[in-house]
Amino acid sequence: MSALAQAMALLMATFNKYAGKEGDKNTLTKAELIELLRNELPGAGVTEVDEFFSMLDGDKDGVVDFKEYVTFVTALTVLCN
Ligand SMILES: [Ca+2]
Repeated sequence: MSALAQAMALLMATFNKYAGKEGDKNTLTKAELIELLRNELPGAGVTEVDEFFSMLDGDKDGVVDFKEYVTFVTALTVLCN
């Protein structure tokens, strides 16, 4: 598998790992998102969780779906590059 394909698979696996913890397995609740951040991106140092969550929740339905999550990771990747 190419590095890019691996990265895509990891992106999906990470989302599914946390989204499946409670409620709808296709969306991240605020609690799931916090856990994902703490475990997977500890260096991000997100302290304003509410603000961060509403930034990710583009359609304001109270949960972060896969598209919103990917949009965030892509934006973060662009910043890092
Ligand atoms: Ca949403």
